[in-house]
Amino acid sequence: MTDPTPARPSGAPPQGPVLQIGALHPLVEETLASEFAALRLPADPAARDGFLDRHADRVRVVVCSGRTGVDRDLMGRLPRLEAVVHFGVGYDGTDAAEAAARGIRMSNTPDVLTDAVADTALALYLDVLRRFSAADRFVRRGQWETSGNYPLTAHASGRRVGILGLGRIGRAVARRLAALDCEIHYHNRRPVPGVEHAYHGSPADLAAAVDVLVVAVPGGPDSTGTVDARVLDALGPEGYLVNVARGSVVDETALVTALREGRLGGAGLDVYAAEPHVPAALRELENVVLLPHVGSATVETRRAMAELTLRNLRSYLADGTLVTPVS
Ligand code: 8YV
Repeated sequence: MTDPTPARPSGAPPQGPVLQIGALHPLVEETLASEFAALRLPADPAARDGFLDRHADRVRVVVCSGRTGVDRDLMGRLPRLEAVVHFGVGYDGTDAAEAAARGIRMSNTPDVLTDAVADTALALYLDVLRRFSAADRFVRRGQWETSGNYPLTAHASGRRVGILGLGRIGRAVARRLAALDCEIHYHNRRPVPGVEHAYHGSPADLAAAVDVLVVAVPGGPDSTGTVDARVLDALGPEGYLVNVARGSVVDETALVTALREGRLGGAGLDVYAAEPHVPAALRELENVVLLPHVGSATVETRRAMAELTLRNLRSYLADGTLVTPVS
């Protein structure tokens, strides 16, 4: 198998100690190659073993998307790994417990993507209630001319909305929905000091109290399957789910069943259990809005994420500190 890391000209600095895993923003990729002579893990799993045999003991820092991450097996193959610099606010692709046990530091890219992801949640909220994407398809298919007016939809302003995970993104979603005169409820492990929105002690209690549930909780082992059949049933046939967090937070099989059986009013999704796979059953439903994980995907936001990723890397290699460590 070929090694995708290009040979260095003689006299150039040795490759490493930085390892890139997966495709990243062009600014990050270019800088990793030009400034850090970074190694790159082969995409082909069959080529990885030989690559790691040759290079693993030089790697001190991994740079990767938070979705790709460094799992327990790979961590075990990198004996000198000190830090994982994630491109993205989520880092559920990395085994955080194993990293903590090994004293491996981690950074992510918070704040810079909050507005873009909250904008996406608002768009999904409006779209799934008012069915704008479905109405757009109706016009494109020529159905306005043949079938008359589009059916009436659910009202979006002034609704009761539950935010599951009132962190940076959850709060930004709440601010946007406040402009629509929505009544905001939330669930976190604990009430957030100084927040006046109605607190509910469990995801099911929150779902029972609202018309729309917006999922904004971090992915990972603590949140896997949190939105299960019970939570979906608490939302009910007139209720809607919006997910801009991680597909793993929602039991996707239970979601598909609830939607098919009319036990849930609709869903606006940016994230899925096994991306880029989107279950065929979801694609067939008109009361579901499907986005291809574009929450942070604006030119400006991705550039800011790239710059913050590089600031973390430079800082770590200069003096062992991270600008935005995962606490
Ligand atoms: C990106 C994200 O899609 O930040 C996150 O956690 O999911 C998104 O911003 C992703 O990290 C880029 O690979």
